Amino acid sequence: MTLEQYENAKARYAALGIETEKAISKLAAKPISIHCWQGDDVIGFDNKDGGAGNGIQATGDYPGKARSFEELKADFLKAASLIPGKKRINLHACYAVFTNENPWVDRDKIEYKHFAPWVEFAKENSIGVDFNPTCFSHPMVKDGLTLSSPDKNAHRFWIEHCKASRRIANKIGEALEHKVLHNIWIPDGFKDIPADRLGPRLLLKSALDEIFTESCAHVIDSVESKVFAIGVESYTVGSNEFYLSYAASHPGVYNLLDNGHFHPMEYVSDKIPALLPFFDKIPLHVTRPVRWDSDHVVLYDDELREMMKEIVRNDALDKVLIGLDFFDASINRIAAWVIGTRNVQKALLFALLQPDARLRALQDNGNFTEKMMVMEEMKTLPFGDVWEEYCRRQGVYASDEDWFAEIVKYEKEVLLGRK
Ligand code: RNT
Ligand code: ZN
Repeated sequence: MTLEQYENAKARYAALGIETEKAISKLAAKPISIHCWQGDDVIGFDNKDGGAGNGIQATGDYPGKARSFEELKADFLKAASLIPGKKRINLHACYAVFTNENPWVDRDKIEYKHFAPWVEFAKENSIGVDFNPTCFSHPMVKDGLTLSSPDKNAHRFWIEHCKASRRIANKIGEALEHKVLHNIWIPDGFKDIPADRLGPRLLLKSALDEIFTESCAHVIDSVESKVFAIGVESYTVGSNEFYLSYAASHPGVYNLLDNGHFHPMEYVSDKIPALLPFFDKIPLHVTRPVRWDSDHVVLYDDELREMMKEIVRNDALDKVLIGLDFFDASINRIAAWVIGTRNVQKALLFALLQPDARLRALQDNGNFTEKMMVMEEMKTLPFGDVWEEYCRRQGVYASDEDWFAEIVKYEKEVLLGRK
């Protein structure tokens, strides 16, 4: 029955010149970098008393968050088992694994050995790894500043942290024989009107220059801008103009686009093709801003589909590195992972099933009426049947009801036991 539905869908798409088989194999080959921090509300393992804060926050108190390396791994694997396709895990430096043999060290002193257990985990489960320095939730965040701090000790501490983090990323890449995205995001900014807007940026620039001097063959470097945050309403040091200019003038450093980090009327779907003529890589943080950078779980909405369309229609599947960045502590965290990741994949599949050549020709010929008609028609083609067939081939539940039942069971058996 279901196979019949797929065959029917395949024929419907074929009539428009679209090959569902091709779309399915392209989707299967595209890795999605899944952020580990959805599993524990961005707390990490290195500051148990502090938790998230000082630049970042997750809201909600749903029971069962992961409290240790073991729990986070188990939860991640549960989510991964319900998500089709290639996966990577995106780690933050605050997820260093400290043991009796490798006891706690501060962030400027972390080494590869603190992440070797994650590499084992990645190898065992055939997943890739990406990495980030953690420049927040730490007492060395001085007056809200890290890499742009005028406090010499703080400035130095965060530079050393980023250098250590980049070295770790490089070794992870060496061990896994792939390139690791190393993305720098800092919370630096001011609540109220600055007396000096240039000074912090010059400090940030000199910090970045030092951080990037060491050559790291297994690293892809990126910097992530932001417009504002709670408590940082008036000024953000690492603004889009700052980082875009930095990336444009420093080959090998890329500008990461987080779609929660712009004004609500700005769209990352439009920024991707604006950067493509200039950069051979565009790392993304896919999230869902609700009024601001709220990091809600990614839904299958218009802007997500537009972003994925820009990647596919511009032949940029190898150039755009898709990573996720949301953290909702008010719902089951594993379900959040599964829903958000599957939605990105669904949107990607939707994009892979568009009649791009025809639509482009219609635009070029000024045939905007027909273009609108076709775009609308595509929305109600039997897309869901292709998605379900893809899930079946990948050995994961096609129906959301089915994977959700697994999560309900895991919540009862595992999560609710965590106090
Ligand atoms: C914060 C940035 C940043 C973080 C993660 C945890 O606004 O989006 O990417 O969410 O690094
Ligand atoms: Zn982000």
